[in-house]
Amino acid sequence: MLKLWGRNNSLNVQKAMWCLEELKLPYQRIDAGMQYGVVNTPEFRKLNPNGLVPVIDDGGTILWESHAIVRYLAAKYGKGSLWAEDPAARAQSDKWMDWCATVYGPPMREVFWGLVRTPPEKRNLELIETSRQKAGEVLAILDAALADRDYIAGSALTIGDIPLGTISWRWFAMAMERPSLPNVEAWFKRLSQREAFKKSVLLPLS
Ligand SMILES: N[C@@H](CCC(=O)N[C@@H](CS)C(=O)NCC(=O)O)C(=O)O
Repeated sequence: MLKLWGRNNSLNVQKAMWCLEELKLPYQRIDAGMQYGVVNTPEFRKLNPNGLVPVIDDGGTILWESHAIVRYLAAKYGKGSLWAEDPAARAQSDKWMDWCATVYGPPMREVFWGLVRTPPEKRNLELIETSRQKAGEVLAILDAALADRDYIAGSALTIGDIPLGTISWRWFAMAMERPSLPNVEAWFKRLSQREAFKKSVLLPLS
């Protein structure tokens, strides 16, 4: 059975979990990272020299980097669903995966670590606030893109929605002010009705 290493409160592990659940692939998840340790053992470092989760072992194919994992799983098991066969169509999803990692992710990381993983007396409130504002600004771009479609690359869920949807749970679940983004809200509501999303992403923040 496919193995996935990583704690289930990790954003990047949740992307792999959600993808596996959408594809209905049986898998064994092994807790690793933060309080579980494991990532600094020599055995784990052989799997991922970076000492980070997620990592998968799919019948001997060892892979790290969450977006590479999502792409691999979708290409192998989700042709015609999560994985568009047409390169031009697939590039639309790919583009949003990269945008999520480079534009939406960095300010969200500051907000999440500040509000969820830092005790109140140690928080850098200025950084949290400027990052929250920045995330709201870049989300206006996503909002505009979702104006004429149900999912980021069209009428069905694809790999492009996976990183965006996973991180957006944090955006909606954190106790903070949010600008009105009707298309992002409607898309997120759509994602939230999916069993795979509920099971792998809609978990308490920690
Ligand atoms: N770019 C990598 C980042 C991986 C990463 O930073 N993983 C974090 C969890 S989200 C981690 O392993 N942190 C150390 C730990 O949990 O001990 C990916 O997308 O997989």
